[in-house]
Amino acid sequence: MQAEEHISKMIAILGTGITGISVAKFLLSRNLDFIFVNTCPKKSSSSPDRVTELFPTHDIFCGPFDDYFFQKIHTIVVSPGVPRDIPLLLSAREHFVRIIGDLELFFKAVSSPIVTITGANGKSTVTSLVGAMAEQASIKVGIGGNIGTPMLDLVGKNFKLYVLELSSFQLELFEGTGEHICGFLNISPDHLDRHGSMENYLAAKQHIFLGAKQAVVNRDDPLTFPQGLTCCDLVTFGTDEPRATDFGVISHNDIRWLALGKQRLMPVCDLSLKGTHNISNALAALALGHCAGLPMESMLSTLRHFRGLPHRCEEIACINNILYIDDSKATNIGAACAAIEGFSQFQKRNILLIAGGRTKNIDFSSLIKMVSKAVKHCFLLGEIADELHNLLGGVIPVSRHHSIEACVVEASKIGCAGDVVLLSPACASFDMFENYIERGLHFQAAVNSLSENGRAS
Ligand code: UMA
Ligand code: ADP
Repeated sequence: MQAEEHISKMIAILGTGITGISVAKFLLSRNLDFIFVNTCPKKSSSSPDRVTELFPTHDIFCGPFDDYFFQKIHTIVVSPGVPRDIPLLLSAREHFVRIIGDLELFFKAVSSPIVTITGANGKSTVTSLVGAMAEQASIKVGIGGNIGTPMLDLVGKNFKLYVLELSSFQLELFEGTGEHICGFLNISPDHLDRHGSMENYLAAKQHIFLGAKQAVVNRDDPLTFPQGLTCCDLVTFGTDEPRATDFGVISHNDIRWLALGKQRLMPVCDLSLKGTHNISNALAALALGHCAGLPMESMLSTLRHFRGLPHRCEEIACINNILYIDDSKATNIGAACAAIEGFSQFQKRNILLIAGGRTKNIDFSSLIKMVSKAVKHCFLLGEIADELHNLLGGVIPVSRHHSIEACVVEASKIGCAGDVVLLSPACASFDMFENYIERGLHFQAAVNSLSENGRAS
């Protein structure tokens, strides 16, 4: 293979997490020589052990990264979580070492069509929807990327279609080798601790258009359109009336329909996923599936039955007519605002919000605006609790807590029938938990123990 010849001498795999392991398996299957590199081995708790177990003859090199090291290395395959400006990568550029991500290797290794999906929010939902639509049409589909299965683990399995969720971290290094159908769902501030500014974050996301033959973009969010890049065929989606070849929403006899141009596809109320943001997600999935040639019937059937992913606006219980929602995956403000809006009865101020965690250098003003309209009380957690207390304290009642369990108990005392206790933190979880899943599971356990303690209606 061309790419393999190009990088045949010695490759460094930077990062020993699940991406690093998948890159190593891929290179091994092609008889290519590599070493593992880790610049902060102490941070990656269990993964070095896993690497040692899987590749006992390959050491993990932690430095020094001197001239001797760079003489042996032609290419570094960087894991997404590694910032691009660490000293190793700055020196590598000075030594003209090729720096790529797993996406570059993936594109060169597969020949079936690829659908790529990015955005600030909804990536996993839309990736899963498009994957489920393909499965519904009996197409052997490989689903991976940021959603959890490293993309190189999909190679060699004879998939007829690939659906990849791509983060800004994965797109940052992408140079657009190979054709694909891409979707850019939406953009709002996230990961500014890594990218430094909204401009840089958006620029990384815009790399998704490189090499695309068709692109699906969001009419409701113009920043998702290709900017200053020569691009391909565009298909748009949005919650307004669409043009002939675009996807949108039309009204007919007082019923709102998902539509392709003027063609009514299905009533919005038949969507199994609820909330305005999920209408957008459904339209994006339809547009992407349509570009990939999936049959309309299979796509609509999927939209009627898809139950949604865990920790995304997931209903956990209704206790004493108070609804408990786990939206732990809301790790930025755009996602939290979408959830608050989705569950609000604005006149009643019925939301009891559990928020906070580790900030990503994001401006909270749009959250404050939404909270001031819809939230009855905000329970604050984590590293950002003091800052949020200062920002929100004059706007609505707030309280700080040391655990998610305490938040749930307090919320259950304040709540009345019709209220919604919403865990939608708008922050990362890493200050208190392993990840958003662990945070969500703590919330669920706390809610379940409320019912066990006899509070259930
Ligand atoms: N490392 C260094 N130097 C550094 C930083 C890290 O050597 O300066 C090493 C660590 O010691 C560790 C490895 O890099 O050995 C970790 O690499 P990684 O952070 O890329 O983690 P992986 O386990 O490979 O998981 C990555 C994605 N992680 C991140 O982007 C942070 C996973 O997305 C993705 O599912 C996986 O690849 C498969 O594609 C996670 C994520 O949090 C879920 N993504 C962010 C998000 O969704 O918001 C973007
Ligand atoms: P991602 O993979 O981009 O993080 P997910 O589908 O996992 O997206 O959803 C993450 C969070 O974003 C959840 O809280 C979910 O309710 C919210 N969300 C999903 N789709 C959208 C959207 N289109 N706009 C705003 N928020 C959304």
